[in-house]
Amino acid sequence: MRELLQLAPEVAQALAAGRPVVALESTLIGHGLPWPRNLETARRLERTVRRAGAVPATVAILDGELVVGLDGAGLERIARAGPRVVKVSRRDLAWVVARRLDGATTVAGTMMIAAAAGIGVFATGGIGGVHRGAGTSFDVSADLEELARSPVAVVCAGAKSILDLGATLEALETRGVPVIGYRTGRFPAFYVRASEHPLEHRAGDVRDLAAVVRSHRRLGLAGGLVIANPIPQEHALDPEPVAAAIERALADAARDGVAGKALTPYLLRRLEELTGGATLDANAALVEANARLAAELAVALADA
Ligand code: PSU
Ligand code: MN
Repeated sequence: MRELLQLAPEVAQALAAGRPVVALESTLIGHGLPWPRNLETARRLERTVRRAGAVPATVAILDGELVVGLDGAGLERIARAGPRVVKVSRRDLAWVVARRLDGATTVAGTMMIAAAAGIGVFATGGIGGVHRGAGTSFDVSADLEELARSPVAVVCAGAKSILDLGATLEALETRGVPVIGYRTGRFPAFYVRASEHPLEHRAGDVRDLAAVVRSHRRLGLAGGLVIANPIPQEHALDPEPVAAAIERALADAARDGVAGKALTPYLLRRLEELTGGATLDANAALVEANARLAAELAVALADA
């Protein structure tokens, strides 16, 4: 894949010099947040990464080219296109490249491209996982398989709470993916700081976190890590109304026959409507916190 990458000059220089770089994804921009909030958020994430001393590399596909480090125009193009841009996971990659389409990369798509570029740290909102009812629908995000394959540390606020979090943790365990709680002993539930699911591994500060990532690499373990960073307290939502809104959104999705790759974007949009925009504010805040922690981690790893 390496020769197909289009690295922004700043990203290429930082990687060559061993300076810290953080990958950012674009499905969040195209499908996760509405215009123009998506563009504002995407820009803010890049500023946050810079302020913490790392170089941001937002990943997307433009005219079939795998771009690592979108420029301002590229960012705006994906943000404006919104849901019209193809949501690209592993299975979609060859198609968008062959057709020279624009694509917004998911956690899985971004991990593949980041790994090929040599970027080891990536920030997103929440990883995909095992959907509720997966026992019959078989809807399990390709993000989980990618976490088992690509050597990238993914900083997230857990998995989106529209999912079956317990089953998602089990699936990660089966695949040998470490899940490290950042200052938490519970798996975060995206808009809510903690789920009922305990985490065995916990890091108290960024140095602790960097030590685990370094050991993972030295051990030659395949695949990535999940760094679970709870949403900042001041932006966290109350668990009960969120849970009720999720039940309602899931029922609406079933009624409207929404399934497959359209399901997650549908649920996020419906939650925003049902909570009067509260989930949208929380989502933007948690991704920003993840971008900051990812940059601090990348800096700590580069310092060693
Ligand atoms: N985090 C967010 N919003 C999002 C996503 C993550 O705050 O929209 C995206 C990621 O790109 C993730 C995708 O890979 O949701 C999961 O999609 P699916 O459930 O179809 O695998
Ligand atoms: Mn799915």
